[in-house]
Amino acid sequence: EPSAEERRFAEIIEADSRIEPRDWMPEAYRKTLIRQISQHAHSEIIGMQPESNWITRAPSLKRKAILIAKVQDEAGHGLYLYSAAQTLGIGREEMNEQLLAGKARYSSIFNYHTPSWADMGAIGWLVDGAAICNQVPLCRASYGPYGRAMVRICKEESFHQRQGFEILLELMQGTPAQREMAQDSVNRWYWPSLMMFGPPDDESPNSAQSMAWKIKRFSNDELRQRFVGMLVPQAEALGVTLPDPELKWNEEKQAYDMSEIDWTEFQEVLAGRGPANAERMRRRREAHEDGAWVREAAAAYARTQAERKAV
Ligand code: FAQ
Repeated sequence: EPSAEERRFAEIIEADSRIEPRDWMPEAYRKTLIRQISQHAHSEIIGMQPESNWITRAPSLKRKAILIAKVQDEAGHGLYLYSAAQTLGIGREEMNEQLLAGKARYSSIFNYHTPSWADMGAIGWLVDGAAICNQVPLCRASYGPYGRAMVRICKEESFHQRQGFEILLELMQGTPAQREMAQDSVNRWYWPSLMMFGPPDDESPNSAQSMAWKIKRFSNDELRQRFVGMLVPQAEALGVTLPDPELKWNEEKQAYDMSEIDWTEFQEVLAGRGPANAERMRRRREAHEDGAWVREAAAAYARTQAERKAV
């Protein structure tokens, strides 16, 4: 016999209404949300690194200003998401410790290097494109603070996606060397961007429960399919080739057929053995240590303010 609280929780989910921080919720629901939201926050923070690599070398003042703004947006997304996770009863320090200790995940995609300027285009087009595809349904996630954070984040992500598309478009209208650079970058980012959606449905241990709780609204494979469907006409407009010889519209399925994803690569990246995992973690630890004085100064300021108030 479910308790009154359990019934109330089930009714809210059933009615597609929202669970708020003060509502009762099952412990497993709270844990799943903390896991997903904190991983998402860490992804935004680690995700600043591949692009910050190009801030000092952006090809013009305009490109530099746009790139700085985009990377700052990512910091902001991380902060909204940490705040959303905090409403579930976990501290910011604890989440940060989990990340620095290598106990928390962040998206596989940020463990790849960015050797060319075109990578700024491919990240915007493919990585932010995948992020939007995955995150638009999360705007309706059953947990209020997460869904609301997603609304703001998705608005900014769509600007990010457009700016990436525009970088690639300009390169594709440039010299043969620029076109080659754009194509090479699409070749390198295409498969990793498909891996962002997570393992195939039959190997996704969290999906069924997260969908029953209306945190996730679509399965990993459904969103991956939707993403590929979005990319095909955009790739045509750009004049780039998507690096999958098997990619073909299947009239019967009303979906694209595609090659098998290299899940060994995905597992390797998740296990910490991707091209840039070690570098990303090293840089994050350094940045945390370099920021110690800011935390100390903020704490000292808060202390003196509190003392003054007390007087
Ligand atoms: N990388 O059972 P499932 C961005 C893990 S966008 C690493 O299917 P779930 C914007 C998964 O955690 C990127 N790990 O899991 C940006 C689980 O392990 P666990 C961030 C992955 O949670 C753009 C295990 O595999 N976006 O940052 C990945 O139901 C440009 C089994 O998987 C989000 O986090 C992966 N790709 O579904 C920023 C979106 N995939 O936790 C800067 C929110 C799976 O049991 C620059 N998250 N795993 O140890 C989600 O929608 C979901 O968590 C999924 C995974 C879909 C990622």
